[in-house]
Amino acid sequence: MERYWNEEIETMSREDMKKLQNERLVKQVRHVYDNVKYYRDLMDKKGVKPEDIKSTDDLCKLPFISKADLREAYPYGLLAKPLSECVRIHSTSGTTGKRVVAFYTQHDVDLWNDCCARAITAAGGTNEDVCQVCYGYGLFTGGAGLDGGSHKVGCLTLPMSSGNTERQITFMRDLNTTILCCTPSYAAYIGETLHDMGLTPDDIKLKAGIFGAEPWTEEMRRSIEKSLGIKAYDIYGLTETSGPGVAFECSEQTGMHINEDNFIPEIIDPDTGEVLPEGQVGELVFTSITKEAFPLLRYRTRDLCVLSRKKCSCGRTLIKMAKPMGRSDDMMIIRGVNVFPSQIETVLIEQGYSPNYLIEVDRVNNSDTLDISVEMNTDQLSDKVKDMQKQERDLATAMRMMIGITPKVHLVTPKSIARSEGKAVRVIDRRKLHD
Ligand code: DLL
Repeated sequence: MERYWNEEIETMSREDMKKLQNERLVKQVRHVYDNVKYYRDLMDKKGVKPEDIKSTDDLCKLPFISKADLREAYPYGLLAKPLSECVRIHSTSGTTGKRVVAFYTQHDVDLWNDCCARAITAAGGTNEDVCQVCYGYGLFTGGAGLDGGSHKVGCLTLPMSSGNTERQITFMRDLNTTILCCTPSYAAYIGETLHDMGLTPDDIKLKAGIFGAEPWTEEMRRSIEKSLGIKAYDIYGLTETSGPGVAFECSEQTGMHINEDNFIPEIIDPDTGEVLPEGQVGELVFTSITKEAFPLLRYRTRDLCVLSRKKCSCGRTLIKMAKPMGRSDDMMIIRGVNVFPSQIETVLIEQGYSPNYLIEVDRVNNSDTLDISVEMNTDQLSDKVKDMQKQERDLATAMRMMIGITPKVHLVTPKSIARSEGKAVRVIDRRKLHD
């Protein structure tokens, strides 16, 4: 039987949800306009006043806000509550440019924990479970978010953070962990280490995993489910909207339910900003209608995905988002063709290779090059050069069928590609270095 953390909200009728969203949106726009000069200026510039926003149908009147705005307003420019009422910050990794700092009041932390509790419950978690949190703790939201959710549900929480993989497995065995929370690439690594230690899924008690923070394919899901003997659930979120738990997967495993009582989603055309109808792929935009300290209106996530209101067998009525197919800025344009790393991963796993790979893009003599290093499993190793070359050619052909261009494939020895304990780095685009 499907369990809910907040049945009333999670199964609410469309009309009631819209009513709740309308009320919260009107209040939120007023709060933001009155307390954040940066927004007031943006809204004034667009000629829109708080009283023009009466329902979610008026959302499109509001200006968008983007990562560039967050950087410009760093650190306090978008704060909507006095610092004395804030109890926490989290921050993005800031690999490209200035960090983004998000602030939380206690009310914000409670709501966020609640969203994560919904995700854990949807994955079958109860107070009988032992939940091992191997997302990074610290400024990253993964550790704190799932930790808070796990406490709410009443699971015995193991705040492991990431790394020291053999120790993770030892704890998992000694304390009978039933739910694992980490990035999908780290879950794959944990599965691999389990097997390297001479163990099988029968030696552990895991039943579910809650994996997110990076794109992962259905093929990767199946591979992790097999190596750990679990059901793997997706979870989505971003620092700017609080962290994990904006959306979570249920038993149907066909996309993630968005916590619409807190976040209103829209899909827009990333080039024109025009709102697209349900079912079309575009950039995901969120308006947070309950956050106090750092409430973003129409925040452009740069994540590409599709929304769906198709009836879900779990009984939840919350709108669903498909697995994001990557960020608009993850998409590589190689010789004029759009290529997503996820397409490459799909082919690799379908062809029986491991999800350990590195994509390198460069420009030589004004022409783009695409090199993909792929790790072999031990049973794919051959001491005949001819066999290896054939395997590389076959894989390159399978890639061409998927992405439309032929990469140069390099099969490399097992364990030669660095493993990830957090978000995996799978693409090196050297063209950017030359530009
Ligand atoms: O990654 C929050 C999080 C932690 C989500 C733990 C889930 C689990 P950021 O570091 O700010 O926050 O990165 C947010 O990661 O815009 C997406 O591009 C990507 N992302 C997050 N979850 C998923 C997912 C956390 N399930 C950015 N599938 C987002 C694909 C995801 N991409």
